[in-house]
Amino acid sequence: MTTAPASQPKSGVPPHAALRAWVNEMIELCQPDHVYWCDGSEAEKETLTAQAVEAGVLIELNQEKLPGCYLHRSNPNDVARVEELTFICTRTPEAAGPTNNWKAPREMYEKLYGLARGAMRGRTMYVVPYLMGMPGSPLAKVGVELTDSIYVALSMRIMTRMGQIAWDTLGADGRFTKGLHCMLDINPERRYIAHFPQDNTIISVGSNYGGNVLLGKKCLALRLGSYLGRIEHWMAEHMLILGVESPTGEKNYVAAAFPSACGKTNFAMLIPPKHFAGWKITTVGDDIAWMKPGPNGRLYAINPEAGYFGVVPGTNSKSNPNAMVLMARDTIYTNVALTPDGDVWWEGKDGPVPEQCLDWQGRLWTPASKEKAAHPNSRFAAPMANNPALAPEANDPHGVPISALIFGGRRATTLPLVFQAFNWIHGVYIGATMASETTAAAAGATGQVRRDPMAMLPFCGYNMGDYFRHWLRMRKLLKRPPNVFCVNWFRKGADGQFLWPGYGENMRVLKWIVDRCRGRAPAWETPVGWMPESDGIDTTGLPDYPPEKMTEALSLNLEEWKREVLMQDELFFKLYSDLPKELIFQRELLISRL
Ligand code: GTP
Ligand code: SPV
Ligand code: MN
Repeated sequence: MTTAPASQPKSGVPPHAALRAWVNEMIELCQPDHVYWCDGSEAEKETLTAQAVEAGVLIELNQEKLPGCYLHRSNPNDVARVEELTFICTRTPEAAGPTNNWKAPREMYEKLYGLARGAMRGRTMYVVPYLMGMPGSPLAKVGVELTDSIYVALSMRIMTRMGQIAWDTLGADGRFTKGLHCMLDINPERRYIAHFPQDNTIISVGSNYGGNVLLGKKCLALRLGSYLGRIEHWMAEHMLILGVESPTGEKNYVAAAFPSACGKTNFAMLIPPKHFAGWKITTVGDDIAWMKPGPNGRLYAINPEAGYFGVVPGTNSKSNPNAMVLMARDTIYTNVALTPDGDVWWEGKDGPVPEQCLDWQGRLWTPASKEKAAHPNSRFAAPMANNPALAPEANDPHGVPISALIFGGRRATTLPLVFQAFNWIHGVYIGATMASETTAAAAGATGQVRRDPMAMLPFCGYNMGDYFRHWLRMRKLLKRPPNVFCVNWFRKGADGQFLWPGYGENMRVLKWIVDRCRGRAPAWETPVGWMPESDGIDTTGLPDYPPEKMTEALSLNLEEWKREVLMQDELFFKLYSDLPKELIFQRELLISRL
């Protein structure tokens, strides 16, 4: 596309001197042949989509079955977030802390500008303005991503409020996050996801995958967001937000932190089982929560995103019917399989396994093939407006008041189905010491238990010890803090099967949580926290679910718990000099109770 040079952006771009200067500087550096300023319009979407199809970046899917849907295949060396190539570049290593990779800002700028120099020759630079949060929200933040990926430009349009709306919010002198993204040659040797919190800047090179390159999401909304949140007294968390409406019309909101690929999107969109007629779950957000104390002393949350970038495998009309509707139109799929009739397929989809298809790398696949047809971290990017369960409050700039915060992980043993923290400080301890088996959402081995505090290990933009301190301090700003809970949908019995059916049935656990928040449900005091009584979780109508199974799902094995406390040492050692003493005392109290 031949477009105006950068010095003459489209009308509608504010006369923002710092913005113009930075864009010009980056053009000078990257030397694109063309510069295209995105406005977020429908017409622009059509033009860019057609160009992406022509370039082979997107494959048009069967438009009768899947209107507005396209498939993207990433480079096989580029299929997930890369934690070992993700850097927090603060002035001192202490500010980034022992759980982050650190490089001095000067050194990193020099390296990345070196890689970006001339990197867009023969290419187009897309200037992508976006808003995280909704117009009018005190939490909303503007970002501008300069990218040479049309896939990123089109995905940002789905995932954020992209275009004119962001320019309007920015105005002539607003603050914005600078983001530079160069694909380079998609080579892991030249791949860096670098954050400069003190400059409100992100530079990402050498990747074209999800969380590495959709800079509003993990980079701005979590890493830079958490950094800003500490300074500005709010919280940026890796949490879904959902609304629970009872048959009598009572409404409660909860936010839940589960690590990547551990069930946030599914939980946020769940459809209650038949027995819960009249109950309704609505989605405010599926991945990220920005939370701030409201004037009434409660914690209010917004979802800064406008779309979902969800895990595809395992999604079907039983596990997540709302997601099936959501991704039936206007969706960009990444790394799923393609059937001969232009439909998409993945392991765990409804209906028969196709006799043949093209796998995520475009190779012929049949049921006899040894490898999976869809990549385990294949994803959909779909606008939240398509979610049948979308909460109207998802667009409310004031957000929703949170009654419960839930931490959860993927743990085959030890962690019971649900328990409640004794109080806020104990809840912070539970979140800080949570662990989960690693998943395909990040490059590296899967299935290994690692500590993942508050599901933020890969996303906290500063020292984790200071982050815990920030959590503890937030209590002082809240008159009515949310109650804190821990759940584990993934505990297994001796037969290796999950002890809890999960998905929509999680409503049963959620009801206990909401009832606890409203002072309605009784609980046992146990060494680890408050737990439901034996009939506390309603299992009416749950097929093949003998009471013994619930007993096992809720059981506490004190030997396992002692090991668990010892395993926490790894994190405590790592963070020792930064750890708030409250957490050390909580650990002592737990040991004494055990
Ligand atoms: P990210 O987008 O990476 O942050 O993941 P997420 O936390 O949103 O996870 P998601 O809801 O996409 O679920 C990830 C995987 O866990 C999928 O394969 C689901 O099928 C599976 N899963 C989700 N909920 C449950 C559950 O309640 N029980 C079981 N057994 N599996 C679940
Ligand atoms: C996650 O890994 O937590 C995701 C996917 O939500 S990504 O956007 O790639 O970070
Ligand atoms: Mn996530």
